[in-house]
Amino acid sequence: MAKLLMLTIAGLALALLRDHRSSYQKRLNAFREVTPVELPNCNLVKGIEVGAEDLEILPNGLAFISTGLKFPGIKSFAPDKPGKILLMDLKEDDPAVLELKIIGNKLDLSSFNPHGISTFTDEDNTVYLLVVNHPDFKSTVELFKFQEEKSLLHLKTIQHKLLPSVNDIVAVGPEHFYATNDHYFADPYFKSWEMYLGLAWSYVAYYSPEGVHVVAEGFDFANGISISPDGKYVYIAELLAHKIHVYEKHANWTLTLLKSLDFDTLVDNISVDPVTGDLWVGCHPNGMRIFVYDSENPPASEVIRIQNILTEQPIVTVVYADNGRVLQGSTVASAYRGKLLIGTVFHKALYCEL
Ligand SMILES: *[C@@H]1O[C@H](CO)[C@@H](O)[C@H](O)[C@H]1NC(C)=O
Ligand SMILES: CC(=O)N[C@H]1CO[C@H](CO)[C@@H](O)[C@@H]1O
Repeated sequence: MAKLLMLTIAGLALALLRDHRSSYQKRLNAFREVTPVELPNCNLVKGIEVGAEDLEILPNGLAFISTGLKFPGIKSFAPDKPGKILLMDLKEDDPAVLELKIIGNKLDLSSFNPHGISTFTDEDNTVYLLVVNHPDFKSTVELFKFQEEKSLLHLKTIQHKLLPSVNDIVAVGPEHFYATNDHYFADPYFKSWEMYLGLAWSYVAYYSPEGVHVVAEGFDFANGISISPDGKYVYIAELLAHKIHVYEKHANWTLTLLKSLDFDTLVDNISVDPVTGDLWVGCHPNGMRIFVYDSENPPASEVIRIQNILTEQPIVTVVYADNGRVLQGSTVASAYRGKLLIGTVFHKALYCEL
C-alpha cells in the first residue's frame, strides 16, 4: 500500500513537472521559428558591437542608445567593459555613432551598466536623460542633463526599495517616471525560480520625489514601458506572457487596465511614434535562444508595428524578422523620417529604410 502511494506521488510529481515544462516552453515560445521579413537598404551601424539594448529618438533626430548591458544569465560580448551611452544624429545621411562623455564625479563609470533609458524635455527645451543602471548588479536610475556640446552632466542617482530590479522606465518629468521591475537583479537566488515557475512577481512602480507607489502588478516579467503622445495611456510589455497591456493613466498617476493584446513572440521594448501614435515593438520570437545562447543557433530578431491600438481593431504588422544571421536578439525599434533603427540586447544595431 505504502509502495503504491509512493508510486502515485512520484507519478503525480512527474506529471506536474511535465505540465510545468510545457508551460515553461510555452512562455519562452521555445518552438517558434522565424520566417524572414526583409526591409530595403539595411546597414549594420558602425561602432555598435556589444548591444543597443534601448534607444530613444528625439523629435530633432538625435538618438540616444544604451550599450554594453550585462544582464544575469544573458550573453555579453564584452563582460569586462563598462557600458556607455551613444549618440547618433539621424538627420545626417550616414550618421556616425559618438560616445557621450559623462561629466560629474558621483557616478562610478567603471561599473556603469546601462539598461532601459528615457528622455524628458522640459518647457525650456532642456533634455534630461534617465538611465536604468546596474552597478555591481544593483539597480539605480541615473539622471543626466544632455549638454549640446555632446556630453551628459550627471545630476543624481535615484534608489528606492520599490525599485529593486528596474528593467525599463518612461519619464513623465525630470525626476518622475514609471518603472518596470523584473526581479532579475535583486534576488539572484529566487530569480531562477521566478523565471522557471512563472511566479509573476514583477510589477510597475511610479516614482516621484513626493512618493513612490506600485501602480500595476502580477506580471510574468514586465519589460518595456511607454506612453501615448497625448500622455493619457501607458503601454506595458509583459515579456513571458507575450502581451501588451494598455492602461489609462489618471491625474493622480494611478493606472487602470483597458485591454491586453496577445502576440506569438516575447515583447521587449515599446517605442511610440510621437506623430502617429503607432507602437514599434522589439521582440524575441524564441525566448529559449535568448536565455541559452548558442552561436550556431543564435536568437532571432523581430519588429512589429501596432497601429490604432486604442480602437476595436488594432493593425499588427511584422515589419522585420531575421533568424539571427544578420541581427541577434532585437529589443527595440524606433522610426524616424522613413527609416527604422533596431537595437539588440548584446549584438549589433541595424538601420533600414521603411
Ligand atoms: C486616482 O484616480 C482614479 C480616477 O479618478 C480614482 O478612481 C482612484 O481612486 C484614485 N486613486 C487614489 C489612490 O487616489
Ligand atoms: C526606442 C525607444 O523608444 N525605446 C523605448 C524603450 O523603453 C523606454 C522606456 O519606456 C523608452 O523611454 C524608450 O523610448
